[in-house]
Amino acid sequence: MLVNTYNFDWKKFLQPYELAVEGFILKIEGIRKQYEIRGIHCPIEIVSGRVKTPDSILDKAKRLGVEFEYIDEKVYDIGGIRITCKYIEDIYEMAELLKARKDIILLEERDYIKNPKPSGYRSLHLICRYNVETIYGQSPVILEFQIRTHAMHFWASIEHSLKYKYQKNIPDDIKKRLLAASKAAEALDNEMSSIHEAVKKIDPEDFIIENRDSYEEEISLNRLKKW
Ligand code: 0O2
Repeated sequence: MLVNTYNFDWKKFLQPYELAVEGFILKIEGIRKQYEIRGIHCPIEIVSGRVKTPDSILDKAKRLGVEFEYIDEKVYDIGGIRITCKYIEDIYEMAELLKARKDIILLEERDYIKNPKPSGYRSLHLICRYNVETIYGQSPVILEFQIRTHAMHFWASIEHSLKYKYQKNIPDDIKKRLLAASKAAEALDNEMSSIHEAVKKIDPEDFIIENRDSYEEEISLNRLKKW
């Protein structure tokens, strides 16, 4: 429970979230590396993260009707980690890898792939508790892992920017078209999974054929990217 003082120290409050998010980006990159050196298909394409700003935390708390004292317990996505995958089956493989970890405890799973939101939003959310090691001992934080395909991400990022553009009041005709676009993204994801299945019948080990020199290091801003 937080103490609501006039000059609440946001920097101190948010630092464990920053440590947790940065730490998980590294941990997930480490998982990717393990697949890469074994030359097998990796469920992770891109990993990124962000910590919400104080204004955005307060906005969300207001929207959810959460008292200031409970924002650390009830606003689940102050610290967010996003994993983008190629195929829907990769999302569930990634979720199993996270659920099997001993450093996080799963609090809630929200499957917006099996049950998309009315807007058309699709993604798998895992809400987890994680203990950050600080100089004062362990500090528990809640993290939200958003796992999605490229198609889900493409849709969500455009819909998100339209929400800002229209100050959360997207016109009805645009909403309808976004819903139709979400269904098109779902059809694309399903077709890509079906192609993946067909290829796996020929190559059950799902080996990756590297199209670049294995000593070539990819330099990409994705590795440092924030949402
Ligand atoms: P931001 O700016 O991305 O951080 P709710 O169902 O909304 O009452 P809650 O607690 O918001 O409950 O959780 P939920 O729905 O599981 O979603 C948390 C986050 O998922 C959102 O955070 C978004 O990042 C993403 N999300 C959920 N629904 C949608 C949607 O319809 N469109 C898009 N583009 N993203 C969505 P924030 O804080 O809302 O936004």
